[in-house]
Amino acid sequence: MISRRALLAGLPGVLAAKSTPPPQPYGAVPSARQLAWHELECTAFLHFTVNTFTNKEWGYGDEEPNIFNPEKFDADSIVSALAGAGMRGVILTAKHHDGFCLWPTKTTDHSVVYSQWRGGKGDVVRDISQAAAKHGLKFGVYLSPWDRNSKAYGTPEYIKIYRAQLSELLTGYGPIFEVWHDGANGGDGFYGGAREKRAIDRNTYYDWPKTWEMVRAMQPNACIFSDVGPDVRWVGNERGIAGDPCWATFDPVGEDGGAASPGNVRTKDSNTGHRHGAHWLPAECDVSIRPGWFWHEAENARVKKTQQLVNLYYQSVGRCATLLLNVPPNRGGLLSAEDVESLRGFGAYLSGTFSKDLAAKAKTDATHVRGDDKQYGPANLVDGRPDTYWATDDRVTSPDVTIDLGRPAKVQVIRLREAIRFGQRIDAVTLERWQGGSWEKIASATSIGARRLIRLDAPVITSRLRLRIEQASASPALSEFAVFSEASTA
Ligand code: FUL
Repeated sequence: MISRRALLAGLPGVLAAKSTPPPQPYGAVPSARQLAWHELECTAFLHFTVNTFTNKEWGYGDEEPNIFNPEKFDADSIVSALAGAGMRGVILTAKHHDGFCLWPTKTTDHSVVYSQWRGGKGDVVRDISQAAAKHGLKFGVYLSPWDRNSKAYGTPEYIKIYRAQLSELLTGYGPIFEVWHDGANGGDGFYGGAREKRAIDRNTYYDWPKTWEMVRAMQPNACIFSDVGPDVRWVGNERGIAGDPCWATFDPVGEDGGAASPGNVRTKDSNTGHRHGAHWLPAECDVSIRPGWFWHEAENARVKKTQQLVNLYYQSVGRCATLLLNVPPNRGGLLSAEDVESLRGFGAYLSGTFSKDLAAKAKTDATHVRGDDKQYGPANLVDGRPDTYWATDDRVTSPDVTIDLGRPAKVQVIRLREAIRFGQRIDAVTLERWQGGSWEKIASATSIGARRLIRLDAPVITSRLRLRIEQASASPALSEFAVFSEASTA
């Protein structure tokens, strides 16, 4: 006979045995700010400065500030076109290599204050940040470390100036989601009239750790981007294409195999990341909608078409990276009609394709469920919630899961998402469809991470799909298995 008292005493133990603990994280895991960043998918870059008026890509730093005069500048119109294209953030070149500051900085005369634009009272940073807030986009800043205008460039004095500029930007314009530190450095420039070549040591000159500490103190939620992170890494090319695989984990190494720093990293590795790397350091794919980063009239006919943007989306967002699409304002201070048209088509494609998940609430079945506990069941894959996930027991690394759409559907895109707060666990998967009484392989993929989009060359008609985890470094934890038909890009 068990006494009532003994039974009650044993009760907590009984309950505990029933609730299965979640898996232990595997390897590096994302921070809260990185988790938020992964959700953005597409962000826009705005390259805009004196170059827009001098028709250059890299200004020398000797520009007459007066040439900056975007008479019809309209931040609202720019940002609303970006919002319509599905962009969830916008990063502005507050200062490019020419050193011209788009806000009324106290640190230099090379700025909007000395231009004729709005009688020297304009502030591009303020206007874009406010328009971003209005349209629900996050706002970020690019502040070029290289400054071809500054007399002090190359001396310790310039580092103070750079940090003062960063402080103005990070304390004067509301929340910043990303701070972009370019890798291009050194070389010739105006440098206050010296007109010479100045070389700096990329690994030591900027003392990046100290600058990043400042960023953390002023904007704790901002992700810091550079060739080496610490939050987001460059993808290693300016074509907007992530490697396949593209692991979120990465251990940056310098070009010579030694220490890495912004401007000094082995870019081949940046493209794929390192499986089992010690840092969660996902890739961002920057690319321009035009051949150049700045607006040039001669490139109006070479604006990427919607179809090209769609391909880039699959090659970046579809491979666990984000897309940072540059759309440069023109001399009037607006986006050109060609760019707006491609953006419109891109936005229509994204909403047309991804607003209807054919697997929403589909019937699911898995070969294994962690602890046979419903809280880890495969129904979590189709519940539309990012926080729930399907998981297996620790020793099970190659389970299968099936989804039954209930009726034949035209399937072309499959989206898989790992529960990345437990790390990047899955190494390889295959996808099958039920066809004529048996399973037929239709695709395979390697890295998944925050998001993997499998885009089939042509749609298949099927009512059932099976995902086979072929290899995993730790028991899988998958939060989404979504299925879509493709909208047209017309
Ligand atoms: C590069 C710069 O040199 C280009 O001008 C551009 O800003 C691109 C995004 O980064 O390093």
